[in-house]
Amino acid sequence: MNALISNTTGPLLDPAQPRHDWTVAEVEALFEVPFTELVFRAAEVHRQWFDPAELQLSQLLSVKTGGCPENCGYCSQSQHFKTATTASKLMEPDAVIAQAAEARAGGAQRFCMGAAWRDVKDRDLPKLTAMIAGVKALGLETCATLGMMTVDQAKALKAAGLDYYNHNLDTGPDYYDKVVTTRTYQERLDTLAAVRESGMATCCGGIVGMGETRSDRAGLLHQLAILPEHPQSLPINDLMPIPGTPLGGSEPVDGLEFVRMIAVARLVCPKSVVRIAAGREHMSRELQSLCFLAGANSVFVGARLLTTDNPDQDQDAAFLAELKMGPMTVRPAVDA
Ligand code: SAM
Ligand code: DTB
Ligand code: SF4
Repeated sequence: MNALISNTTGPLLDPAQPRHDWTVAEVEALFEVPFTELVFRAAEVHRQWFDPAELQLSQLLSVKTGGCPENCGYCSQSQHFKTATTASKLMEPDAVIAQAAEARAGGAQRFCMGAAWRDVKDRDLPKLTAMIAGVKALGLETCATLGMMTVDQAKALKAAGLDYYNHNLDTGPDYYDKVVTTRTYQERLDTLAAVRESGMATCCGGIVGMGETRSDRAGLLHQLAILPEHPQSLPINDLMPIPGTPLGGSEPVDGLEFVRMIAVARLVCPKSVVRIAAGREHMSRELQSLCFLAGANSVFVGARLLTTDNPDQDQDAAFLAELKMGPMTVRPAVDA
């Protein structure tokens, strides 16, 4: 059984040590490991690097909503689709900082600012750097997700106090153009490289439930596993189906398959903080608990994601108290 996570050429490797030479076949094989064995192995690796009773807590804010020129088939904010989301301008730094203070009071450790942009424009840098510096000054970790950017832009945001940049690969390379055609997979990889070059930590993952196959899911995790540095944060989103988008009527992914996705993410990127990102709103407590057992150790807190709902603060507080789980106390390793 262990041969499935060993090198085909060499001796058995320690499954908790990060590797960057995964093959697609190896990642696909992990998905085929019997469920309880897979979860057990992932739980073992999870314990090598993290306290399994701890969760990293992030909170999102959409600082610029809607009107996006990209055509991501899952997104409420694309101007290509008629959805219930209304577009608005980039928020003022003070308003963002006030929301971040509320998030901190509610227990968030990291504040993630999202903008419905294809790419970052230099003209927006003054406002962005002011809001990042203000959020950082509250003692929060900072994250932003603003679309594509250059190394110079990444450096400017890092200098203002940005700790993480979220830029998802979303799915496997073979399925990508079924979901979005206004940009390429390579452009996503290029922005991730620019972020790494700036010295910022990366937050990169994807979505399940877009009609992709298990092989596409393995393809996504393989891409993450062969990056020169594993993403320090690895969000797995369960599609929030948005009426009016091409994927608004997608069939939900089976819960056990979502758990497998988490477990394989934990095994191929053992030191990454793996987040159950979008989708907790429609997951049972039991399914989320199984994800935590399989190596998930982060969630979004707060009643809102970007444009959709998330369990509220009271609901999550009661849930985590029931599980005897609490916020992550050690800053995650950034050398994955
Ligand atoms: N515009 C930027 C970009 O696309 O990189 C940043 C914002 S975008 C909304 C951030 C990520 O949220 C997407 O890459 C996607 O993985 C996730 N996402 C967006 N809509 C979603 C949905 N309906 N369900 C699940 N995840 C979603
Ligand atoms: C991530 O992987 N998921 C977050 C965050 N990174 C930016 C966004 C989820 C969005 C869910 C749909 C919405 O609220 O619009
Ligand atoms: Fe725009 Fe990001 Fe939504 Fe794609 S996911 S349409 S880039 S906001």
